[in-house]
Amino acid sequence: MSVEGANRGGNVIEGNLTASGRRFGVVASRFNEFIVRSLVDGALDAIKRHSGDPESTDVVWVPGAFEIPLAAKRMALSGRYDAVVCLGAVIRGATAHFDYVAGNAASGISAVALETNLPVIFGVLTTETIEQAIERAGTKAGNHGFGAAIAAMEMADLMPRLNEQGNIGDGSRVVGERQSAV
Ligand code: INI
Repeated sequence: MSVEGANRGGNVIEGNLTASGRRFGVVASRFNEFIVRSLVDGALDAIKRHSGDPESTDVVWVPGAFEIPLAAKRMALSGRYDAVVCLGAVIRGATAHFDYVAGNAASGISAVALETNLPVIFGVLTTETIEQAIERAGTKAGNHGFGAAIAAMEMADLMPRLNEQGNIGDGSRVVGERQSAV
């Protein structure tokens, strides 16, 4: 097993931060669109600055964060992408059903990743105020979309390494001589 990430001990297997040769899908929700557009810009910037091709990145828009998981699932099942990045903004001040929208977006996105065996990244802002969302969309607290794309790169690079370097498998469960889908 090869060792990367020097001096941390153990057989370290981790993904590199590169978008080269990778294809990413983005799901973006239109609710609070001016914030989410900044997140999308941040994600595309991250892909470009890590040797990727933003032009080959598909950006699918949905009405709100609640709708993200279904579109993400369709994209994940398409086989076209190495990772799917989910971007949205749920702001408590703007809604009485914040907990339902944010909770379902989070659990839905997580479920899509586990069901499809593909990295599906949670880049949805969940904030108390619109000011907090603006801070995380390219102003004083960075750009959450940029960070989500970085996570997508790392996971997209990690997945094949789990097969090749770690012999940890491709997500199918090994039962004796048989393999069954998890
Ligand atoms: N959707 C969001 O993405 N962010 C929000 O802050 C939000 N608020 O405030 O309600 C929101 N609601 C819409 C929701 O995501 C669905 O689009 C809608 O309920 C239709 O299913």
